[in-house]
Amino acid sequence: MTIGLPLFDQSPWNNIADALREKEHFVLCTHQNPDGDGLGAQLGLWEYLKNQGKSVSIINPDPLPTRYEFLNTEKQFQGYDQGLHDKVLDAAEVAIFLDFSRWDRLGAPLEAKMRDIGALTVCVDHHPVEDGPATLNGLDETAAATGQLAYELIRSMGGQLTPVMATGFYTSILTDTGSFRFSNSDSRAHRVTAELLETGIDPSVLYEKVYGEWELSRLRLMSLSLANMESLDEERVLLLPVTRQMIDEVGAHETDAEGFVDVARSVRTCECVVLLVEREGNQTKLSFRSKGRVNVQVIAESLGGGGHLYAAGATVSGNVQDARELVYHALKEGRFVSETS
Ligand SMILES: [Mn+2]
Repeated sequence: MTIGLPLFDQSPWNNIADALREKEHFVLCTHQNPDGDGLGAQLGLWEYLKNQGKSVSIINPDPLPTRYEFLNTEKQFQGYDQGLHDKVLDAAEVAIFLDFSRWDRLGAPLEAKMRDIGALTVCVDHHPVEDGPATLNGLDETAAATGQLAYELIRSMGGQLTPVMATGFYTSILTDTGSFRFSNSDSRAHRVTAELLETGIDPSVLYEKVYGEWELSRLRLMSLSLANMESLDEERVLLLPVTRQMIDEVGAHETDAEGFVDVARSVRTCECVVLLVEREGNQTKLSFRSKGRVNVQVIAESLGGGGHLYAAGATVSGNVQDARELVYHALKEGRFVSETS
């Protein structure tokens, strides 16, 4: 079996390494509704750059979700606030985008600001794109996680791994491989993980922090969503709705729906799960998971989103019911559900 490794001695990786070495002022961004991969990659890269004597800020479209507070070792994770951060962004020499390859994943206010600043833009990501939004795009879709790529980049530069860096990168790989269950948990991901563990970080402690500290309101939200689950095409396709009403009823947050998709995926007949999470401002975020026979990347792309073959997403306007119609038509267009469903 061959595993594609990024050629770190080649452009653009080489140019990214040069920028990390030569520049002094950095800002790191991940996508809206941040996940463990983007946030973990940020922590690891933040620590590395800081140890190199650089000035580095983490500024994201959204605040840090409470369950990832353990990554906030020095309160370095900031949700974008124009008044507080525009000076920092104007002073940045390099802006590094982690775990996303589309401008709109920054959210309108931060996207507008980022498009306007003078910094060199760098994108490090493992989503399948031809060309990213940045000037330098380090893209490798064979990597299990963006945090894995960030670590491999640092290692290629001879950087020293610390427990804080390892905590970030381990969180990236743990969450993006579904705790080493998905097909992307390949030997390359495990090799990197072994190196991370050698710093002394404890996998059971990190697992508890990521998966063992949910609020009860999340479980209540999950039960509402599961109670309203819709099954199409002889249980091949499962739709999981999360409406604003459900979120408000149990006092949860929309990010609490992270992972619901994997619960529905456990059904034997299921080929494809769609999680529909209603966001504020009359938008619905769609997450698609496939067990292998349905190419959810194509479906997500047809709805203006993107992702991987087996895990993809899109954001559409309208409430859950509107989004459900769009999804249903996209599935039917792609003949993933039959006409009679
Ligand atoms: Mn990722």
